[in-house]
Parts: sequence; structure tokens; C-alpha cells
Amino acid sequence: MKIALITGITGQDGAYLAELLLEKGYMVHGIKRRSSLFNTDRIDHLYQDPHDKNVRFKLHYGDLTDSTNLIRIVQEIQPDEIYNLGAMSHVKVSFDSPEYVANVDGIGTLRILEAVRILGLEKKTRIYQASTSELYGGMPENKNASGFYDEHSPFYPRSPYGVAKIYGFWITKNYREAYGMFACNGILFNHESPLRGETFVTRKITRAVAKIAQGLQDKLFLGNLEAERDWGHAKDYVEAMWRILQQDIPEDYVIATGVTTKVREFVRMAFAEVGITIDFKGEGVEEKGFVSACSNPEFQVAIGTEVVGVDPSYFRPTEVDLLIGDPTKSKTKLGWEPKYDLAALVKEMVAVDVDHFKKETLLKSHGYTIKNQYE
Ligand code: NDP
Ligand code: GDR
Repeated sequence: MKIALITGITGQDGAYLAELLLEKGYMVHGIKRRSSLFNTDRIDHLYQDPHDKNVRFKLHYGDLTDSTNLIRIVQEIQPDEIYNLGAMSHVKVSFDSPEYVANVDGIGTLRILEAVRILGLEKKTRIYQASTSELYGGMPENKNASGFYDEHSPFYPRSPYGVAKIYGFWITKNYREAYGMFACNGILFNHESPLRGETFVTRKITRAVAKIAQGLQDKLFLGNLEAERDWGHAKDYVEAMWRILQQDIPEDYVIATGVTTKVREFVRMAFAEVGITIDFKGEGVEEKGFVSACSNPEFQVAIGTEVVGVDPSYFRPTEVDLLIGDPTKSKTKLGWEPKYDLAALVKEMVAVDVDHFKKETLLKSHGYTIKNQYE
């Protein structure tokens, strides 16, 4: 039985990857941080009682800032594969805690590589590093001749997060070249799902759509509506991570859909899922979204209602305007093919959030309240 260790197992990708590896018959170990509240919502359905026989899922307390802890865990479990997904992953927040993000996302990657090296596991343990399209920074002049970012495009990170991740990228490549380690970067473009953190733009939008449609929220405030992203589904992307570590030769791969869409268009698509048509008027901070039609009798929102506004506090000091990736290498070498397109992704995310808030409303109407930590 193969043994995998996932850092960041409590996050969006960690949860999908753990599911995938369990399906493939792996013993899955994950590192979770100690928290004063439960932080395992996304993986609670995978929990196995440690007293049971044949347990294949185990969590360990730990942190990417603590080498001693990482070395101990790697020594104890002797993993065949490590997926380093742990990170402070919010680009905007990285401007507020730049030193922390450098420590976790940058030096944290070094700590994983060193743990493997110190323990003499260079030839046994394969390492996946969660690199990101944020490395490119959306610089238009760095796209390839076809207008995409690929494995050869130069990097120009535009946030403390991107700068920390560029260290992670290069140290992974360096350890591969210096010590012959099977260490690979997946340069993943944005990927979303119903498990996406609530403060990333897609999930913020789908949750707000679900609440506005049900009369639980009046208005959604966003930042830059002009930003364009290459959005895929996290479920497809964790499959690519696994494939990267199953190759004969360690290499770096871009994982993307090759299609880019504006934030404003994502808003339109999400509202359309509940039968609400949005018209945008104005420009920049003056831009607003109004309901121009509401075709679903279940969700009545009056025509003309202002449901979207711009709040400059969500703008970033330096923005990544447009990202679009070229997945040719991953399609040809890994045989990877995404199953979801953006329409299917939006449909699933909105449906899950609508269902969630319907249940919450039902509970409230019967005198129960659920405290949502994100509100
Ligand atoms: P999430 O923010 O959902 O999850 C991040 C995970 O990292 C959580 O489990 C979190 O724990 C954990 N973590 C945070 N800080 C530490 C720390 N100091 N030590 C150990 N673990 C820590 O991210 P995603 O699942 O979306 O992304 C997974 C990885 O892929 C990240 O590295 C991200 O930067 C990268 N990435 C993501 C993309 C995307 O579009 N989703 C695209 C490209 C790269 P806790 O639950 O306790 O907060
Ligand atoms: P990103 O994702 O920064 O690309 O990083 P996010 O969803 O936060 O932003 C995407 C774009 O939307 C614009 N935007 C807003 N963003 C947020 N969060 N909130 C808003 O209200 C809002 N309004 C507009 C942003 O300015 C941006 O242009 C994600 C993370 O998962 C990273 O960890 C990962 O590396 C990259 O994707 C690839």
C-alpha cells in the first residue's frame, strides 16, 4: 500500500486529494493545525476511528513553520509521496501578513524538502509542490506567442504571496537538480468548488447569490470586476497533482483550462443560475449591478434592485489583471483532461450554496439558529 502525506489537508484541495488517494487505495496521512475551533469540516466524512483495524486515514498535528514537527512526522510515516498543499493562500491577505506568508509558503517548502533529505529519503519520497499561476503576475508581455502562460513563460509575481511561492517553486526545482529528488511543481491556475474558502471571489459570489435570492442578504460588494481568471474545478486539478507524481521523470506542469473569464461575467453566470438577470451600469468604483429580470418564481427579487456594488477596500495594492494557462503539456504528457467547464462549475457551486441556505432558513423558521463563523 502506498503511503501519502498531505500538508494542507483541511483545505479545499487537501480534501479532494485525500478522497482521491483513498479511492486509489493509499494510506493517507494529513497535517492539521491546532485550532481553538474545529477546522476539519471538509474532511470529517473521511474520518476513521483510529481504534479500528485497517485504518487508512490519519491526521497529525503540525505546522509548516515547525521543522522538528515535520521531520518527526516524515520519519514516523516514511511516505512514498508528499503533497505540499499547506499555505496561507489568500493573495489579498498576504499584503497584511507578508512575513508570515514568506515563512509558511516559502520556507515551509524548504522545510519539507529538507525533512526528506535529512532522513535520507531522497530516493524514496516523491514531492509535489503547490505552485501557482500567481507566479506569472499576469504580465501581458510574458505570454507565449499564442497568448497563454506556459511552462516557459517568465515569472513576475505581484504580491507577497506570489513572491513567497516563487521561492517554493525554485527551491523545489533546485533540490530536484541538486540532489536528484523526485520533486515537481504543479503550476495550477485558479480552481474552485463548493469547498472553496468563503473569501475567494467565486465562493463569495455564489454564497451571496444564494442569500440574495432567498432574501437573506441585500447586496454583494466586490473589488475589481475587470480581473480575468482561468477557473477550473478543484476535483479535476487534484487528479493532475497525482498524475504528476506518477511519471517516470520529475518535471513541472501547468494545469489550466485555457479559458479566461471576467469576475463580472462570473457574477452574471451565478445570478443566472437562480433565474436572475443582472445589468451592470457605471464604471470603476461607480459600477453597480441591477436586477433586470427574475424568471424563477421561487426566488423573487424586485426588478431594478441594486444587488452588486464595488468596494475599493477589496482592491489590491498590485493586481494580477489577467491569467490564462496553456495546458498542452499536461494534456499530452499526463493524459490529463478536465471534466468540468466553467458553466458546470458555477452550476454546482450555486446549487450547493442555495441548498445550504435553504436548510439554514428552515432551521431558523423552527427556532434553531446556526452560528456561521464566516458571517
Ligand atoms: P486553502 O486555503 O483552502 O487551504 C490551505 C491549507 O493550508 C489549509 O489546510 C490550511 O490549514 C493549511 N495551512 C495554512 N497555514 C499553514 C501552516 N502554517 N502550516 C500548515 N498548514 C497550513 O487552499 P487551497 O486548497 O485552495 O490550495 C492548496 C494549495 O494550492 C495552496 O498552497 C495554494 O497556495 C495553492 N494553490 C491554490 C490554487 C487555487 O486556485 N485553489 C491555485 C494554485 C495554487 P487551516 O485549514 O488550518 O487554515
Ligand atoms: P486569486 O483569487 O487572488 O486569483 O488567488 P481570488 O478569488 O481571491 O481573486 C480573484 C480575482 O478576483 C478579484 N476580486 C476579488 N477577490 C476577492 N477575494 N474578493 C473580492 O471581493 C473580489 N472582487 C474582485 C481579485 O482582485 C482577483 O483579481 C487564488 C488563490 O487560490 C491563490 O492561492 C492561488 O494561487 C491563485 O488563485 C491561483
